[in-house]
Amino acid sequence: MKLLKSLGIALLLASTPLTFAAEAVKGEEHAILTDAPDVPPPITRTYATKVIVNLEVIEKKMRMADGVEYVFWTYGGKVPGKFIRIREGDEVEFHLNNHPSSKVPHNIDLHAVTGQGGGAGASFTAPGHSSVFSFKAINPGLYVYHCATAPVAMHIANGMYGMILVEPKEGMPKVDRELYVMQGDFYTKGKTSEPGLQPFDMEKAVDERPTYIVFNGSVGALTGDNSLKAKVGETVRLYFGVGGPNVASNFHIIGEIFDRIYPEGGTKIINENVQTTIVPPGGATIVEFKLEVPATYVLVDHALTRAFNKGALGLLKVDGPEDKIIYSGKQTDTVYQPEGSGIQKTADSAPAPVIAKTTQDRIKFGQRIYTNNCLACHQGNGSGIKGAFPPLAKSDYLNADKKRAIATVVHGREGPIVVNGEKYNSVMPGQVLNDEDIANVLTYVYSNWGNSKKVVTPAEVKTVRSAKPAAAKTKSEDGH
Ligand code: HEC
Ligand SMILES: [Cu+2]
Repeated sequence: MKLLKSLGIALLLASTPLTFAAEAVKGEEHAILTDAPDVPPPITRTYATKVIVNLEVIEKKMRMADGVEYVFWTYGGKVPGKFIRIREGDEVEFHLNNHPSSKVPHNIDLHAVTGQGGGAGASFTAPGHSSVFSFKAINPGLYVYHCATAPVAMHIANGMYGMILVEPKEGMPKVDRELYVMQGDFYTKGKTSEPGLQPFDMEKAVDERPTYIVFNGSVGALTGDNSLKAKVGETVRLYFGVGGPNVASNFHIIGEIFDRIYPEGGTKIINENVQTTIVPPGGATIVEFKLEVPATYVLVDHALTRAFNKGALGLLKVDGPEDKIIYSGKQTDTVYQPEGSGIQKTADSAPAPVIAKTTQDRIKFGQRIYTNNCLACHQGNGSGIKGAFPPLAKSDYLNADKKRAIATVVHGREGPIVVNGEKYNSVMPGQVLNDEDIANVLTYVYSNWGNSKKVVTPAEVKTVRSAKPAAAKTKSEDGH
């Protein structure tokens, strides 16, 4: 027995060097770097290696929102910076190259680094220079990197952040699709949506009053043609980080549930079935979810004025077969009148349908529909909200084309649109209203606020509803 035991220990000791000793680093390779929302391919290596990372800092004028430009400071020409993917145990030779056109020096603090300043001092680089330092990735996880040159918050507020994933030795479970999204807050002298080239506003930054809070560096970086895409049946892993400098994200995807999360970008799945997860500035999370049904899922910071007024909104468009058991879509819409509610169902207070006999009726009934269904976004006087919801008052878009206006209400609308010379790029959900209601509400809108007094009939709505919507620009509850 004793003999057996010591034999066992001897065997264990003999095999120890193969499995436990600090892994020998074999060979070298150049890291594959990607721009968001792309992620470099999973690491298939079963050994540690020397990884050479070449990252270029470029100061660059780019779009912040429609009509709004900003001089971003970037790692690799985009915000967020390039995604770096390495393996636990890798030894990284990091080259930070500051473009000769830069106005100021920059550096990098990678949260994956163990050592002074996360590399900040060692990588301090004047314009037109390159610095090299190296580190060993001893902790796996998802880490933010950012500039740490004074004033640090300003460098970050100009877009200087990205992420590095250190895969654990055993790798990560296979998924069908990986995505890279970061949230950041921006501070401009002008108000939200004020056009032109906007300078950084230090006072707003110090007061933590962001002008924009966005995903992937600009308003609309993940909407319209830039929407994320996936298919029903796929499992998605999303690497989500917050560059900040100041604002944590209450990260949520409307219509989806995070099946698994690695909170704070750590290596353990320590929660499942989560609706909203909080991610601090300089922090990250990994969320995974399976896509069961087709939909346009909406990524938001669930502090919702950030999403709807400051930009923190993105779309994940998922195509594929429906599953009416998991999600049926709207099945019926009937009159609901609780007994004893005291509300008498009369021609002008009944919810729907109300049959209008005259244009005056249409306008009167339409006003109520407007109040219940449109006012929240387009405002009581049809003025809309600049930068978020286009006006219906004297709207050239509305007045030019009745059919198009009907289609907008029936199917919803998303993507770039110009109304009275102002650009919008957002989402109007398809309205769940019957033909009579839509005829009434549009007749009401047309009859008010300097509009063209067109009359819309239920028959016209019916025709538009049965026609095929122009695929890319419209959507509705049932996925058309
Ligand atoms: C949740 C907010 C929201 C609601 C509710 C909403 N809309 Fe919209 N609407 C929008 C947005 C955003 C756009 C612009 C979409 C884009 O960027 O492509 C828009 C565009 C429009 C347009 C075309 C542009 C224009 O200004 O002429 C019309 C017409 C319109 N909506 C009518 C309506 C009517 C009528 C209702 C109520 C039945 C309604 N909307 C409800 C947000 C909303
Ligand atoms: Cu910098």
